Amino acid sequence: MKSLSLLDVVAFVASTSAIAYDEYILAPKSRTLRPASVHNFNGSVTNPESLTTSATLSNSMTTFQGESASAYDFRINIAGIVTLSIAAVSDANQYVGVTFSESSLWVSNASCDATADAGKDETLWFHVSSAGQYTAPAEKQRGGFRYMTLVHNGTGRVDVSAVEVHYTAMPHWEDDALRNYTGYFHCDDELLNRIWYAGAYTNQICTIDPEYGNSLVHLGELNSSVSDATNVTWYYITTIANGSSVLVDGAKRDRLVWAGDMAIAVPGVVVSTNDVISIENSLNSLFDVQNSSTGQLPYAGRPFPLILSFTYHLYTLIGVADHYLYTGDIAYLSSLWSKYKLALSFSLSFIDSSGFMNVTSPADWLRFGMGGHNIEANAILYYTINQGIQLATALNDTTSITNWTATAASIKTSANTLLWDSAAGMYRDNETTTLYPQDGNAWAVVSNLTTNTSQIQSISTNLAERWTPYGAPAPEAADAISPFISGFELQTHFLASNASAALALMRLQWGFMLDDPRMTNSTFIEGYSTTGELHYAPYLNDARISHAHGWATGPTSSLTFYVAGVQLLSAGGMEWRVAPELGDLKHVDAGFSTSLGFFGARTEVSDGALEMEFETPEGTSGEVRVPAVNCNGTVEIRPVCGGLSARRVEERAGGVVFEGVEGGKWRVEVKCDDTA
Ligand SMILES: *[C@@H]1O[C@H](CO)[C@@H](O)[C@H](O)[C@H]1NC(C)=O
Ligand SMILES: *[C@@H]1O[C@H](CO)[C@@H](O)[C@H](O)[C@H]1NC(C)=O
Ligand SMILES: *[C@@H]1O[C@H](CO)[C@@H](O)[C@H](O)[C@H]1NC(C)=O
Ligand SMILES: *[C@@H]1O[C@H](CO)[C@@H](O)[C@H](O)[C@H]1NC(C)=O
Ligand SMILES: *[C@@H]1O[C@H](CO)[C@@H](O)[C@H](O)[C@H]1NC(C)=O
Ligand SMILES: *[C@@H]1O[C@H](CO)[C@@H](O)[C@H](O)[C@H]1NC(C)=O
Ligand SMILES: *[C@@H]1O[C@H](CO)[C@@H](O)[C@H](O)[C@H]1NC(C)=O
Ligand SMILES: *[C@@H]1O[C@H](CO)[C@@H](O)[C@H](O)[C@H]1NC(C)=O
Ligand SMILES: *[C@@H]1O[C@H](CO)[C@@H](O)[C@H](O)[C@H]1NC(C)=O
Ligand SMILES: *[C@@H]1O[C@H](CO)[C@@H](O)[C@H](O)[C@H]1NC(C)=O
Ligand SMILES: *[C@@H]1O[C@H](CO)[C@@H](O)[C@H](O)[C@H]1NC(C)=O
Ligand SMILES: CC(=O)N[C@H]1CO[C@H](CO)[C@@H](O)[C@@H]1O
Repeated sequence: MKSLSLLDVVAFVASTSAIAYDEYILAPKSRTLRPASVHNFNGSVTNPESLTTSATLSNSMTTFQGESASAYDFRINIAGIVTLSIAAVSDANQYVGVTFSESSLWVSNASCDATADAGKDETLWFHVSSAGQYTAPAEKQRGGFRYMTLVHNGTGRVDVSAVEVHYTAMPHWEDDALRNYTGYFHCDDELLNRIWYAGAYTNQICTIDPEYGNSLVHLGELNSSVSDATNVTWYYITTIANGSSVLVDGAKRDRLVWAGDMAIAVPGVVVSTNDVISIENSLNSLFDVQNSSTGQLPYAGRPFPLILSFTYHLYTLIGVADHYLYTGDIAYLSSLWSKYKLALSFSLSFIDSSGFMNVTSPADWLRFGMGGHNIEANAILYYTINQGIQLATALNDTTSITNWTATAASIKTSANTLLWDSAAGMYRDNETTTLYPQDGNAWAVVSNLTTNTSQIQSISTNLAERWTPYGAPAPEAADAISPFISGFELQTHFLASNASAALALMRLQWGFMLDDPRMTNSTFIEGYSTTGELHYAPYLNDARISHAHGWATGPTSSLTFYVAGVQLLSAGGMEWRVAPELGDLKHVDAGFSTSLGFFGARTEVSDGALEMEFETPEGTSGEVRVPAVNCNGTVEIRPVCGGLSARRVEERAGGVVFEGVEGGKWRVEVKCDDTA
């Protein structure tokens, strides 16, 4: 094969400090942004395109005369503080208003899209009494918008010479370094490449200055039952975490730390920017408000009211285990360990004689019917206990392991005796229903609550049969498509060795989320309906849906971990697995760095041959699963520079597993016999 080898790429990276495939990165090159194009305008607006990056005349400006408005498109979702440069005004009584919208649906000269559960957010008005620069106050930064509209009211005239947005996401990164990714992905499907990078960018725009958190300033006061709220005030003034950056749920909203969302966002961050400090600041903010006597963790970070959520409580613990998996930072783990154990005991105290945890609070990812012996919550508990056993082992704190092991085993037994419906080939939501949830079935596979591969395959097949033309439905949330839970469904298909289904779902659902004209073409939406309307079942107010939600970025980590097949198994990658699953792809190349070093793999398949190159840090070890090709060929593995060892342990038709593979640079070739 003639394509650039991984080693060439690495050498290239080292020599020029260029970032592989950086043409796909959506993050801006600088923090000073101008609109890309004019979306539309009304009234007397002269030369509206002079405010865009495509403006050709250096001296030109845009003139608003009388009632007029011009909407601009940045072509990607951005976040920041607007500055107007006013060249001249007809008189001191002139005003320019600015409105923002993530979706083209809510572009308006009267209001922004929404942050509250009712109405629309008010216009940001500037009294432009004379020539000069007018900058919005910091609390009026807008966390997510693709479209920005300038509106002039009343009589008179305003000449605008420039409009700029100071980009505020990723506040802790250098102004010119927003594109300095530590990971990359590339394959022979351009849509999947764009999906990987849109996921990475979504997590960046959800990484904010903790002093400008919490958009829910009307919580409990304005809700969906207030249908006619207009001119809703909006601002971000709450400090939600320590440190200088924090990973939140959404760019526009809620701008709060939600542990469930992190279960999908964090691995996406690790494989793209490896922005560990923002993850730590988020986790710390949740433990800061832990109830120190019961161990209960919050539903969301401060200032969200303290509400018990059985699942989000556990997701915080998953966050701790994920942090250790991706960093190997045992000191950080030790610092949280007593709080972790207290929190796990809290969950275990709800286990009753059935072997299940009895969920007594409905709070979850805004699905309905969360309660009792729920399959999703118990699968998440099973997963958390098993992670806890691994963490306890790493810390040499073995006292609870026997109890945890027995408890996990009884959850598994109960799930399979009480909730597995062999006729349906899926798990029921609880004993008293025939609803087969997407979340609980996906989580049963992800957590290994299943006892055999035929269950896994049956769940994968049944979930795929339910897809609508817009994606995978979540019947436990009425007519919603949840890009969050669908992220776990992707993992389910990979765990069922059904890479083709996972890739098909990415193309269907995330392709829609990128390419539909109501979307931002750059970040992933929080939720929508099975019929493709941008209505998300838990909300009445469609304008409040967030178009940049980290929980919707599942493909980014799945493409790296399962398609390129680069997986960390323990402590920052001390143990790893390389197991590409290309589905219908012919080429995939991905890599990322942790504190231990670089992990990457490139795989090419062609008729009857396969070539793989991979690299892992020295001193680590792992397992390589060479995918089967459709022939009885010869499989060769050899280190690029001698001296490394590997053990061949299993042969399959054209595929081979190697264990005890020492970290380093390796090359694998599968060649078919010409006669085969
Ligand atoms: C504002 O938008 C409305 C449509 O929502 C349009 O009819 C009107 O002409 C616009 N006004 C101005 C001043 O642009
Ligand atoms: C201009 O008016 C049209 C039609 O009423 C409307 O859809 C559009 O949003 C308006 N644009 C601005 C910038 O006012
Ligand atoms: C324009 O809007 C500003 C801000 O709402 C308001 O103070 C001003 O009175 C309006 N001017 C006219 C002529 O409506
Ligand atoms: C970011 O990357 C650019 C281009 O590769 C490089 O010039 C710059 O020094 C990097 N900045 C930081 C802070 O790493
Ligand atoms: C059992 O599941 C159904 C369907 O989700 C739900 O309506 C019901 O409330 C659940 N039972 C309990 C006790 O939560
Ligand atoms: C769960 O606990 C609640 C509250 O104690 C109780 O009412 C309910 O019957 C229990 N559910 C099950 C399935 O045991
Ligand atoms: C656990 O024990 C092993 C073997 O004695 C030791 O190497 C390791 O450092 C210990 N780990 C911790 C976190 O104490
Ligand atoms: C685990 O420990 C708890 C608390 O001591 C106890 O109630 C429970 O029965 C134990 N579970 C098992 C399976 O040993
Ligand atoms: C999943 O559980 C089965 C037992 O039901 C066990 O044999 C298997 O090793 C587990 N798989 C993983 C990946 O832990
Ligand atoms: C969406 O973005 C891609 C670049 O990521 C661009 O090539 C494409 O033209 C955009 N599509 C639309 C409809 O703007
Ligand atoms: C590999 O060889 C076996 C045994 O000769 C044969 O049954 C099988 O069909 C061959 N597979 C392929 C893909 O050629
Ligand atoms: C969305 C909305 O109703 N906006 C209103 C806010 O108030 C101004 C001035 O009263 C109206 O023109 C807008 O329509």
